[in-house]
Amino acid sequence: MNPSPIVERLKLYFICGTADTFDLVQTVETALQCGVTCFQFREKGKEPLYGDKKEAMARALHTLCRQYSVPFIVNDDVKLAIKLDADGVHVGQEDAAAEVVRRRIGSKKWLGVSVHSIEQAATASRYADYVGIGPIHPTVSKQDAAEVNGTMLIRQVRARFQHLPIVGIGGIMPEHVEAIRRDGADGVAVISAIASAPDVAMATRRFACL
Ligand code: 3NM
Repeated sequence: MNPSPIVERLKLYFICGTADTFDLVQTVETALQCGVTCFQFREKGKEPLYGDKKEAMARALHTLCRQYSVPFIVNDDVKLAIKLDADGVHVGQEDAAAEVVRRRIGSKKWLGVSVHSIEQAATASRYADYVGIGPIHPTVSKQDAAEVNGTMLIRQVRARFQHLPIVGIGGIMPEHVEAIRRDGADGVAVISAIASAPDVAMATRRFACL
């Protein structure tokens, strides 16, 4: 994996699964070509891939990410991340506890944790390489998203944990990025603004040049 510091890799963090786009492999390849700096395979929704099909898809996406020297992160599925030797795992509050995941993956893989309060951020900061904070704006990509909170929590977490890498998430469009960074995030995580864009390349480039 590219050894550059994590905060640089969080700059434009693309998240996608088969529910988010018609052709996942093509969408991810285009996004990689056009400047995403990190990728997370998040296989959720009504009819997610599982078992061998999920693993085959993950392998294909991991191979693509390697070609572009972009970290490949697996959402929630720790076993799959270990099996594929992914670059990291991302968990939410409803998934396995950060402490447990850290023990399973060791110190070399990245651990990302979604947090929705300063207390959750405090716990995550003991085990995680970065935290995801959202939803900043209303999102169509997560059914059970927490209450929309703007950048308030980002500002609070940045004030208390000055060196904890933060990525903002939830309904983020290019015009939101400047304020999210100004309020303390190191980067933005995006699903629909790239995956559902009529022109994935153009949408990715708009974010990447910010
Ligand atoms: N987590 P979009 S919001 C996966 O608030 C996810 O923790 C969130 O997708 C959180 O860019 C979200 O399409 C969905 O809004 C982000």
